[in-house]
Amino acid sequence: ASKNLVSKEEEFKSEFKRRVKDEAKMLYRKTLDEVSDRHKFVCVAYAVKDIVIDQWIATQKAYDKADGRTLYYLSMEFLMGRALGNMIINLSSRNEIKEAIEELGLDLNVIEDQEPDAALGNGGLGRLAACFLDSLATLNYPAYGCGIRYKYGMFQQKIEDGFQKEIPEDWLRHINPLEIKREEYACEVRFGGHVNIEYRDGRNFFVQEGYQAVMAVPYDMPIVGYGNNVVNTLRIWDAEPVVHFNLEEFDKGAYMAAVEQENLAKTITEVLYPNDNHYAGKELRLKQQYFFVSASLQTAIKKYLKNHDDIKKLHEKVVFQMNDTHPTLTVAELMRLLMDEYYLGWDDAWEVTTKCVAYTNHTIMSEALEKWPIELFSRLLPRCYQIIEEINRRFCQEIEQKYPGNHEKVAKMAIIYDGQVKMAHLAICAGYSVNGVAKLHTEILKKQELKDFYEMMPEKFNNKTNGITQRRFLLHANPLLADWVTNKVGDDWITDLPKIKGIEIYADDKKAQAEFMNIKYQNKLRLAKYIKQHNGIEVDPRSIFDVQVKRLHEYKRQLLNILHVMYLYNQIKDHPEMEFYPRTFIFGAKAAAGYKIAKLTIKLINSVADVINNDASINGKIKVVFIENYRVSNAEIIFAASDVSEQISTASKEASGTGNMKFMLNGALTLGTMDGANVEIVEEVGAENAFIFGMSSDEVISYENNGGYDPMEIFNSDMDIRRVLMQLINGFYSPQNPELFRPIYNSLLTKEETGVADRYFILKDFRSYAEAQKKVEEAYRNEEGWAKSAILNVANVGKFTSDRTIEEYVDDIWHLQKVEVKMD
Ligand code: 26V
Repeated sequence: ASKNLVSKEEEFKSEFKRRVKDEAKMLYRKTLDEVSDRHKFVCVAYAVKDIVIDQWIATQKAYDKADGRTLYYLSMEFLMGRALGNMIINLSSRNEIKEAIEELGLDLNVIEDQEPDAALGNGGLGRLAACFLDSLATLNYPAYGCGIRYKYGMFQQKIEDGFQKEIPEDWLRHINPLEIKREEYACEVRFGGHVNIEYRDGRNFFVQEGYQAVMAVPYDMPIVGYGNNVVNTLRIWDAEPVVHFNLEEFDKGAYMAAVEQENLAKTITEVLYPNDNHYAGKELRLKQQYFFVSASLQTAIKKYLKNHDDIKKLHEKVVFQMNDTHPTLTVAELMRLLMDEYYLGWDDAWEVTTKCVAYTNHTIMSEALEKWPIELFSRLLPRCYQIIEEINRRFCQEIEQKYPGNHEKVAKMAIIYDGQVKMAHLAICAGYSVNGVAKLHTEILKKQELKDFYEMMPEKFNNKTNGITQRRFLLHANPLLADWVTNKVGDDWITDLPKIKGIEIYADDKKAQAEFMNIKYQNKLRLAKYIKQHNGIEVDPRSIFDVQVKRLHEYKRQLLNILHVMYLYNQIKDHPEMEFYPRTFIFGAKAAAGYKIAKLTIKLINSVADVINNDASINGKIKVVFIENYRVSNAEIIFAASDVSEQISTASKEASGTGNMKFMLNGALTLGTMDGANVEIVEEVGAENAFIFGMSSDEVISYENNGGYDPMEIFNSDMDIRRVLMQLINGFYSPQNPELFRPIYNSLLTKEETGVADRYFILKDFRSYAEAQKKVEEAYRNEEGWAKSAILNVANVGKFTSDRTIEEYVDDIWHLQKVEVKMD
């Protein structure tokens, strides 16, 4: 039997190799060794796709047969990163594939490096969606991701003279071998015009006329589950003109209309809005939202009706999860389709809708709340607007009934108010579930931001603490540590992360500690090499790698980090004899293109880096590195190499954070505030294995309710802080332009920038942060103690797998059934 098995593997490998070589021949008219690295990637990707496709077909057959509920995860963003490497590790045949690639004389790392990141997302929210898809497939759940196939994803960041420059990310420039265009599912989406009422068969029909239409055409990307033959689908929509305009068209009006429609189709899916946590109210954004929501709902309903005839039971087979308020048009569009296309009355349509949709909130930042001006909304989506007006009318009546005479309640909770449509209010009113993304975040929603809604409908509110996939962020990103864990406790952790707890018994084991620290060292070498290649900076892999990588936002307080670096530098200069453990401060962050103070913070980090890295007198005790173009693919290298994980947001502002979990998984120690999921990380690992500092969320909120605090008191009484702040405006880091950093200085000390001085409490938390940093240094000096804490972080990361998060969504909200997929 074992001989049989071996030959089966050999057969698979030679088939795979033949396939790769054939691709080179058919696609490029070359032998494999003649084609470029990028073309080698394409050949391997097609060979892998060939394996995936059979499982994909089998999965969809099994789902149809099981006829359970299907989840549609609606999201404007899916930050997938690279697909090939992840696909290979998830396939059961991973070993054979890897061996075959080696036998072809190819280097899998080099091949993987050829793939552009699918960066169809900004940050946490988009990456969470990607992790969820990985977990859903791995846990055998029928689910679609529904999104937009942006031609240009998250911009590429170049650093020029220390400033961020945005370069369009043309990720589809070359063919994307891992997607399939599905023209047979194309459908029409209509904008603008007006609504006519037609009376026939004893009732009113609402018909949209004079509209502009586009064709929504889906592209499917396979989502491979880990070792279970499941392949789910990420369906992303592209826009095409309904009819290509005719040059011979002689009617001038029709000609112009055709040109306009063609332009509409071109613009809709052109580019991802690169704002994170900031709403701008752009018409095109609303078009994008309606476009992908309408197309997704139309196909979901058609699919349901293929095997079922009662549209009133749609909720038994379908659930729509709205990733933040971006897809909230789901509520109105589902009502519209049910009433106008499938002829349900209002009450039946409302019953179905409210049983089908659920909403996740991802931020309390008021700047991020989506509110659309009525004028814009009703012009672009006249029928949806009518429906929302009616939803609002009924909802306000309900509020009236519950709180008679309380007009303030109605004013605060109405969906349409003050000339605006408030998407969060619509999502909460219609959704059967409203969830936050970490315990603290959900509590703040209930007690502060959404208090009125919680009081009126407490049963809807629940928490789902975020998670991450260990398949990408340990198994793929950190093969050395993954193997080490597997050698100690077996490989169950790959699909059952809490099993990783088994390594806890090695936390005090000297040999295991040394092995662990050596793996960290190897990973630091790998990152040092990347930094040398990409930044030209030499960093010492023996120094402490202290890392803050995430979107640049004031509330995330990269500024606190760099001000502290400036403070340390002053200390070392003043006291050259002072004991100081060498540190490499690593930053990676993209700033929204129009976010001035964020972009200036990037310049500040780079200016500080320039001065400090080139000061020979400090003997390389501090290095500052800004990693250009932070994204999923280099994140994988960075997490694996980190010692210290900076999670230093102003308490209450970071809904959850997910980078914090990826660092923990890779054995970095958290230096953080009691914010978001940090609170739960500390709960799991113990406060003695993390460095916690700063104000609590309650303190922050109570200051905010009293108009802030006075940073001038600190400025006047703390000489070290004052000195650092003065260096922002005396040209110390920008001799050519001493005024350059004045806006940052002002944001900390005056009400000029935002009406509040230091609204993110940077000076208020500075001393507490500096003390925590001191403790980091002391702790690192004790190598065994550090290794122990690092191992304990990995051992206690079990809770933070997205597998756990998904099971909670399934139990409390989605109620899906697992489906086994067998291959013959
Ligand atoms: C909001 C907006 C507003 C309109 C313009 C474009 C745009 C793009 C993205 C967003 C999303 C903001 C919310 C967000 O990203 N929240 C993050 O979600 C993570 C996953 O739950 C969580 O870990 C982070 O703490 C939270 O900031």
